[in-house]
Amino acid sequence: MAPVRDLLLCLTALLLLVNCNAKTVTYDFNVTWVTANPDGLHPRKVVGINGQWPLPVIEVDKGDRLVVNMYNGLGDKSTSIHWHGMFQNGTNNMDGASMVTQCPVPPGASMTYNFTVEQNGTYWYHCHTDACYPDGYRQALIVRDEGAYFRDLYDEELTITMSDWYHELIEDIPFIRVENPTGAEPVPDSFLFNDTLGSRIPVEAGKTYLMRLINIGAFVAQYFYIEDHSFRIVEIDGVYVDAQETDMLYISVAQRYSILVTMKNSTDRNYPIVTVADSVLLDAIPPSLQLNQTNWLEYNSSADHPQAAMKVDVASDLVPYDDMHLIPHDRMELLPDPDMTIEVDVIMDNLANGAGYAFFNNISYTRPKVPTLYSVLTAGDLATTPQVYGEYTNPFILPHNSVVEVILNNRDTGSHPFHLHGHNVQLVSRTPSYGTHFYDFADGDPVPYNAVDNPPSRFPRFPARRDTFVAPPQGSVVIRFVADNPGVWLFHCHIDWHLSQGLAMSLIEAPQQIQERMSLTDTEISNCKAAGMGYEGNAAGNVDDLLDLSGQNEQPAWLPAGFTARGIVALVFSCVSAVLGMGFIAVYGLSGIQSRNGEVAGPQDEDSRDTM
Ligand SMILES: *[C@@H]1O[C@H](CO)[C@@H](O)[C@H](O)[C@H]1NC(C)=O
Ligand SMILES: *[C@@H]1O[C@H](CO)[C@@H](O)[C@H](O)[C@H]1NC(C)=O
Ligand SMILES: *[C@@H]1O[C@H](CO)[C@@H](O)[C@H](O)[C@H]1NC(C)=O
Ligand SMILES: *[C@@H]1O[C@H](CO)[C@@H](O)[C@H](O)[C@H]1NC(C)=O
Ligand SMILES: *[C@@H]1O[C@H](CO)[C@@H](O)[C@H](O)[C@H]1NC(C)=O
Ligand SMILES: *[C@@H]1O[C@H](CO)[C@@H](O)[C@H](O)[C@H]1NC(C)=O
Ligand SMILES: *[C@@H]1O[C@H](CO)[C@@H](O)[C@H](O)[C@H]1NC(C)=O
Ligand SMILES: *[C@@H]1O[C@H](CO)[C@@H](O)[C@H](O)[C@H]1NC(C)=O
Ligand SMILES: *[C@@H]1O[C@H](CO)[C@@H](O)[C@H](O)[C@H]1NC(C)=O
Ligand SMILES: [Cu+2]
Repeated sequence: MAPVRDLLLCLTALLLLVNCNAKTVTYDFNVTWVTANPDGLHPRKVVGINGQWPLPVIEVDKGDRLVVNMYNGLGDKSTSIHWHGMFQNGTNNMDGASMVTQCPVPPGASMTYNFTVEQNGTYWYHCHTDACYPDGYRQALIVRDEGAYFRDLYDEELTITMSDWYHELIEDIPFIRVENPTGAEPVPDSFLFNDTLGSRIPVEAGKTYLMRLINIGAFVAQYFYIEDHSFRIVEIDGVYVDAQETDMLYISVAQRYSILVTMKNSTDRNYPIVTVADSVLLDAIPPSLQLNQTNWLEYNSSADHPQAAMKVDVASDLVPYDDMHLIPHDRMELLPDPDMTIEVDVIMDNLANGAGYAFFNNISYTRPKVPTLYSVLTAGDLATTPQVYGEYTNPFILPHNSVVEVILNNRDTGSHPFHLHGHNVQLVSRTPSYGTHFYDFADGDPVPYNAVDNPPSRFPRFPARRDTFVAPPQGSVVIRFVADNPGVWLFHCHIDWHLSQGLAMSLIEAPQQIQERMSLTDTEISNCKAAGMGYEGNAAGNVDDLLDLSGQNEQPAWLPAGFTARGIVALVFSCVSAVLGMGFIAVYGLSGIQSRNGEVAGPQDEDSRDTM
């Protein structure tokens, strides 16, 4: 028996050691408006923390408990914080998505986020109430891990964010409206590199740096490269991967890459670090918009800081590394055939109010009157009935521990970066793949996933895993994950404009286990009361009859059959060609559409659409 006892003692000692090292990291965030001018072109109001912007980078060690006491000092806006990529295993109520896992925190109120971090790598935090993070409420969250397999391969770490940037408050930029029937996304005013322009990053010759790259933007993906330097990818979205050498990345909004970059031995010159905004996503490119940014690896501060040499042919020069070729370092194998398959069609279309919306399976996500998690907690035995969560939250119930496959057919001509809360997903198929063929399906008809041409037997043995992945224009992506994290998890496009157009659905994972593990707290109830929101019952706030959804928030009505988006565009453009003043045309176009349908979205619809 002695050896066994010794072993147990030893294990206990080890566990204690681990626990001793784990600490609580506490931040107090007083969230208020401050002024910033990161591109030097236009000072504007941004969301600051403790009077500062750029916001503080959160850093913890793996295993730590993170506690963030957030006070909403904005005065005029509700808010929340989502910890992008954190699984929140057992703490679904800390996920920060308003009306999904909590009520929005109104001005003058507080919320304490409190959870343990059992993951490694590069993450970020951002507001998840209305379209609020493009107003500056986003920053890196780094989980240090002395046990990383590449820990001995670098000397120093650098954290670098990139983002698109608007000069106006998001609420002041008109978007979902009849004057914009095609849903053209507002074009950013500039692109920031670590919340500024023209960064000079001092480096030492011969050293190797771990660069953590995070696209904290709201819309536009960016190509990233460093002139005359290749690098090795070692982490994507918190998943360590076998080091892969490349010299070009495509980083969609919300994605992260950690790369190892080894410096040259010479110190005679400085090298451009280049980001190039993916202009394919932009509807129009104003001449003043600087699509690419030159920053520098600064070997020698007194040497030149040359502008990036031009990449003449964007299509053949900007060919990024295909993340589906990355192999997770932990060698997690392809999950077995799914227990549950969810097929989703992505479309963008107009509703009867003439404005452009986005849909998963013809449903444009519209926030419920009660946070979906709170419906789970108060629905008793009916929690496994999707109906309870309302038609317009697009609910899917996932059985505990089932293998789930999502087949996503992107029937839209644009690419979209999709994010699943609470999980990493295995990327098992993407057609067409990254690289020179990525846009092959952009013209012509959409090409849905086809199991005959692309059978599971061809899926990778060790699929890349991440929490945000890009779906090609009119192509498809297939993902797999295990429903081993009871909670309500939003699956959505991370282009904030598309999220506000409804490109989201609710995965209600293991509702019974949620009920066994969590209950609604007094603080949560009082937060909802302060926010003027329901905290119990179904999506319509009905506590007596959970299957009666009357009064639920709904998406605007569909256009009558035969009246298509093209029709609206034609209508608007025929008005334009009628040589009338622009402002007048918009009104004329609007009244034309209204009289056909007699129905426009009321303020209720507008409101419910906003709160995400
Ligand atoms: C937050 O900051 C504002 C502005 O500095 C200040 O007036 C307020 O008292 C602070 N509130 C808290 C709870 O720290
Ligand atoms: C955070 O949660 C832990 C575990 O539930 C609890 O012991 C601790 O008191 C909480 N901390 C705060 C500041 O709420
Ligand atoms: C990027 O900005 C953050 C926050 O201001 C800062 O902590 C970090 O050191 C910056 N990174 C580089 C490479 O300068
Ligand atoms: C997190 O780090 C540990 C080593 O510290 C490693 O074993 C594990 O695979 C990492 N997790 C992922 C998802 O890469
Ligand atoms: C820099 O010098 C070291 C030591 O002489 C050598 O091993 C390394 O390959 C050199 N690095 C480059 C990028 O030339
Ligand atoms: C830095 O650059 C200056 C200007 O080109 C040059 O004179 C100097 O020798 C360089 N210093 C080093 C350490 O390479
Ligand atoms: C940078 O963008 C400008 C237009 O904004 C373009 O003319 C130029 O070729 C681009 N340079 C690179 C390096 O891509
Ligand atoms: C969406 O609606 C269209 C038109 O009614 C229909 O043809 C299509 O099958 C629907 N798609 C889904 C996924 O329900
Ligand atoms: C959540 O925790 C359970 C154990 O409590 C574990 O089996 C499961 O894999 C975890 N899921 C995630 C996504 O971390
Ligand atoms: Cu999108």
